[in-house]
Amino acid sequence: MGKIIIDPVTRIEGHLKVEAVVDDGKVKEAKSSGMLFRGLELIMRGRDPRDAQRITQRICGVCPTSHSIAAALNLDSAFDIADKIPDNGRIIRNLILGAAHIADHILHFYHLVALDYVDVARLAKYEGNNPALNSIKSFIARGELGPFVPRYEGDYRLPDEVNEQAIAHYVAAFDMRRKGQEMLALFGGKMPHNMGVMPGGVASVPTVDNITSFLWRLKELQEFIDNVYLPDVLAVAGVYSDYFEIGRGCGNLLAYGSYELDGREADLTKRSRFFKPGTTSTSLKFSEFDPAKITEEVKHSWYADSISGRHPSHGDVVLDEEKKGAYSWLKSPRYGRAVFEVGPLARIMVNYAGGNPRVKSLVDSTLEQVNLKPKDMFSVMGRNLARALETKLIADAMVDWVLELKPGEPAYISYKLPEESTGMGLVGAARGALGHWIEIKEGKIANYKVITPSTWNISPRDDKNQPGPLEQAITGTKIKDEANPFEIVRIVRAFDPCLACSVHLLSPKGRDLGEFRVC
Ligand code: NFE
Repeated sequence: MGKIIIDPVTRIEGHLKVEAVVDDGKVKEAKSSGMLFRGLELIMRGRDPRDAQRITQRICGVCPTSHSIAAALNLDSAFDIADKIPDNGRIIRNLILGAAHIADHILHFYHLVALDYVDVARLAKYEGNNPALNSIKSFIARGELGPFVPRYEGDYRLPDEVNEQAIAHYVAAFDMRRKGQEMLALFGGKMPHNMGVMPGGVASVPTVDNITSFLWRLKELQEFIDNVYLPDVLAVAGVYSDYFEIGRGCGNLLAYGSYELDGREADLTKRSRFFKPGTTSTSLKFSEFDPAKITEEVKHSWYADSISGRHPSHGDVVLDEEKKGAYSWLKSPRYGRAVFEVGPLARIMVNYAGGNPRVKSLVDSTLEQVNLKPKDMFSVMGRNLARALETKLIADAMVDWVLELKPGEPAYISYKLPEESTGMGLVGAARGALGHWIEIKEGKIANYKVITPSTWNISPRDDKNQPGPLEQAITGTKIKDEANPFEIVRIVRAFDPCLACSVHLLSPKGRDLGEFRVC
């Protein structure tokens, strides 16, 4: 029996520690720990409610856009204007979120995940004339291999030609991410931390100029997604097809829904959304989503047991840094007290199970190409594939949305700040279901709660000792070589975790991060 400790896991956002107890070549038990404390919700208390919109974006540099949308939806509902947002405002919010998702998913596949499958060191033998590959070759010759090392060695199976092409696309993907962020900035002003999204709508207006500039970039991105990104994911999936059987996880999927198609329904659980909210499982039976079933449990987190099991609208942050049995700063969000995975896989399979025609036809046609079944999506490769399919669905839909904008019409509605109110903002962030909850008293924020996607996915054991989704996905995995546990990091990265989103401030006392093995 041996213990693998990976601390920190690199090529993700934030500080994640993974421990796996291996017995007879198989993971018997896994633990995932967020090693920084979240204090941001405490910073919010006593402030003007409109600050939520600006401050919560500072939770993260990768997904601030999702936080801006969740905060705006939260404030719309608290200010009683959720059914009055002008169509231009609703559509521009969708375009800003969609641009962020496209850039983020391309970042995930090429710059975080691909290096688990692509062997950059092999470029030392490259004989072709691609300038990007030759420049990487010259770095290798000088021994400058960062950011491609350190890494776990072995199991790089792509044929030379596919390997080289993937590295060339790794370089091209930087340009594509820039274009996505430029699209976001056309309506949001800047990235990160856009200034466009706000309660009441957006601060920008559609013009013929920004519509055409947006469309021009979107067309280029569509070409990249159709002709490069999806084919690359399928090429990697074909060579590593055993990863459709690894990392299956808890089998329960939850999606809040995202991209508002209807501006006149105040209740966002009833509102028509491009990706509908709901839950499903490996049986692919669809169930309606009920936000009242969400709780946060803390038995194994460094928080006081007195706050465990609460709905986020009544949640609190009370530290217990010395707690016995605790091993993470992340709480454990649960739905109906059961463990649920969130993310692109959840959005795609919830919509597949719920009969969303666009999703169903794209998933079925893609799975047919690789000779797989919907149940195979519950896996490492399924998560990577779901992200690529979602990118295509969003990019294609955005072409229609941008053409629905009406220059000359408003994109914002003014409102009156309430003295007392509550609100809820739920959105599908790049990494999954993101929720913001607010309570306003005497015109100020009395309580603000955020549950991010990675808090769901990377959560520790809960009050019933049920391991979190990542912990379940790692447990049972066969490890070929304990000195090179690449199976574990491939499982972790398929979730695209962001620990920065999940926990936010360093413990004032500091903590011993223990044993370091950087992968
Ligand atoms: Ni910091 Fe985030 C996203 C949010 S957390 S990246 O997407 O919300 O998983």
